[in-house]
Amino acid sequence: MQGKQPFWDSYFRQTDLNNCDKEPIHSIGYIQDHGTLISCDIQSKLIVRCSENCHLLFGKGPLGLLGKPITRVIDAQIIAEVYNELESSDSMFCEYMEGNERWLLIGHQSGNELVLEFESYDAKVSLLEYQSRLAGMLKSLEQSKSVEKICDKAAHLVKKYTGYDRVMVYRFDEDWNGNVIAEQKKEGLEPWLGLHFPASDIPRQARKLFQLNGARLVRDVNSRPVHLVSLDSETLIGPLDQSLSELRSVSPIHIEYLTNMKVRSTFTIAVLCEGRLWGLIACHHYTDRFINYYHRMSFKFLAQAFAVRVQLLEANLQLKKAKQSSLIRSELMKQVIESQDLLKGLSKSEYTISDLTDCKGAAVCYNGDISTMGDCPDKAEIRVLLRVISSMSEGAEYHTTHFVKDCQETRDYKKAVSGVLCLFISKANSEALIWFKPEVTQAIRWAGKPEKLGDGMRLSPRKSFSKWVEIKKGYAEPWGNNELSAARSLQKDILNLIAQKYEEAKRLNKKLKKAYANLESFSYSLSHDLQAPLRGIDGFAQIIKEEYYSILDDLGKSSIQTIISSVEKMNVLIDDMLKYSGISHRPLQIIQFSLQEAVLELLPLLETSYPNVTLRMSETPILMRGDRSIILLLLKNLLENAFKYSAKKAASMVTVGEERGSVYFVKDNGIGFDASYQKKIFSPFQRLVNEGEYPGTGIGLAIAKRVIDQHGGKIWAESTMGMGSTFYFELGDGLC
Ligand code: BLA
Repeated sequence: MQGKQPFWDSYFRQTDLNNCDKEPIHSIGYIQDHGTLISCDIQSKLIVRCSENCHLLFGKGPLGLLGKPITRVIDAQIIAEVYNELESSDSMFCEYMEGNERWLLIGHQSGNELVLEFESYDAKVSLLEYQSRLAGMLKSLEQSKSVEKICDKAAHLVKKYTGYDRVMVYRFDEDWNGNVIAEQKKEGLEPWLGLHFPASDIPRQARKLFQLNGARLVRDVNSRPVHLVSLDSETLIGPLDQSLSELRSVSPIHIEYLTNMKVRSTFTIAVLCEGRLWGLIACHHYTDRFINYYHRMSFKFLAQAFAVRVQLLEANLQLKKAKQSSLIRSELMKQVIESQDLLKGLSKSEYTISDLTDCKGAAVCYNGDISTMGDCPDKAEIRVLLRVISSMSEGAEYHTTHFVKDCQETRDYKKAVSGVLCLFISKANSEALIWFKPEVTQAIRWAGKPEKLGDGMRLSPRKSFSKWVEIKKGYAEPWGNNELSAARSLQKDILNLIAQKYEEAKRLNKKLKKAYANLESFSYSLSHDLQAPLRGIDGFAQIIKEEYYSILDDLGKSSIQTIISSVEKMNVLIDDMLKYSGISHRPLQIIQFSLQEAVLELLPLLETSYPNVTLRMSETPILMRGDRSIILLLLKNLLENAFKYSAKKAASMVTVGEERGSVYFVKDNGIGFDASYQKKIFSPFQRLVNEGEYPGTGIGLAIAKRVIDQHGGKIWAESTMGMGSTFYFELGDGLC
């Protein structure tokens, strides 16, 4: 048989605050002394392990039991029943009589062992009574209408029916720190309601055991743990996994913790919501206390009903909030659609985005503009803030409760910017929805200092439970899940709307382009088709003029003259129209050529019409790249304009040249035009002058613009009335 180990010494020395979440509490090798444990091999049914106090129940010590068939000490029929029940369940229990003494047998399987634990059972309260008490408790939980109320109720019921000195409902946060949210206590005890406890007080493996077991009784921290002994072959069968054990002894660290609290006995029940530990119902007693298995089971059951009810109440609350925010969201979108203005719809109408969260201020940044609501930084600060957030966050969302700390900004964002929730609409354009929460100074009452208190290597649980208040500065209230999901849904709605508008614009654009192309080919063919009848009219008018002129009276003569000059004008117009439409009808042929040579090619035409205008060009060749034949058209129109509108000046002069690299210009000192027409002049049929004085079709500059558009370039004009105009143009790469 394996010898007994000095429990407190070797075990305790191995564990300290740095590794206490690795302490193997599930295989501690001891049980509490209010019961006895015996186990046998599942197959052979030979006893392989028992607690040192087994003689209390079986009249024999470990030496008399180990290696013997289990049926030698427990009735074979009971053993058969245990085997039978464990086939369909993880654990079982039944009453067990030994002489006149009544025990409860609780059985489960651990590894290859059938583990039987025996607790004494006084049976003062009948099973039926436990059940009717439980039914009453469940009914009264049902009536609680809020999470706070149901927690108070649960603490009250557990205190009433267990008789513990203090009963607390203890809730975990997402980091496993805990907070006492309800408490019932014996008069005279100091209140612990509202106290926070750090996560390290209940290490991970202890929480895991709660998830498995649901409840845990520590009868008396002063009692002496009872060692589990096995045959010499323990090294072969290994330590017993006591995860499902009711009698498992308590970690010495936790014993020290409870002793520091002056608590002698505890009963702790897990509250599990969807398999996750939501919290605990923790009962403390200042003398030793035992409640039997039936009783413990009823409270486990009560905690389950409590958890379901809490979940339901919390879900209802969430649902209510979600409904409310979905209503606000749809109003916001309605406002955006009705006003056709995102900024106005989200920030300057009846509802604003600040209604969607519990913020104190908000901002909408869109299309280069910023609109703010409530308590928030000014617009310039928001621009900086957006840049900082954009560089810090990877995705389209960023949120924090301590902005200044997060981004290590030294700027004074005042107290308004502790909590920031930012959802981008377009990160590239710094378009976003932002909500702000101010700093709230929080006082967290930790029960004892949370930092590691140690003496040398071994750090011990709190020596002092005197309250210690931690002041947390620079933090805002956290962003709740409902706030985050409401904001995310709004972001999604807006992105959808923008995408929809974009698609719509694309569709309309396509339609417009098609209509434009149709119109163009229509006017092209119309212009083309008009040429033949026009030729006919001209022909007949010429015949009349040549053959019958002498017999016409004055009206006839002037009429024929009008017909001929109108046809001439019409021909010019048609010619221009055909050129205008024709520009986009063939692909560009890009070559390099000299500007001066191109101008000289056009000059003879102009010189004949405007002999008194001087043309000036630099000697150094100016090279340009583009489709030469249509650039000739562009130059012809710009030069024709320049010559036409300067011809009447005394020393009229037209200059052609290049500026700043690739900006070409045609400059004249003619009549000029009003600056307000700068853009309009490039549209077809725009005439700023008297037709009689300066004849023309009004298409020349539209042709010039079209040539430039075909090249993906730019054309613009500068002018002073009476002083002359300069037309500038740049040529793109011809890929547009
Ligand atoms: C276990 N610590 C626990 C448990 C609780 C607490 C509820 C589980 C109870 C049980 O197993 O019986 C803590 N109890 C609390 C708190 C309240 C309460 C916070 O009533 C507040 C109202 N404990 C420490 C430190 C360590 C530690 C520093 O404080 C580790 C070095 C360990 N706690 C520890 C261990 C257990 C534990 C190991 C498991 C005990 C066991 O199951 O044997």
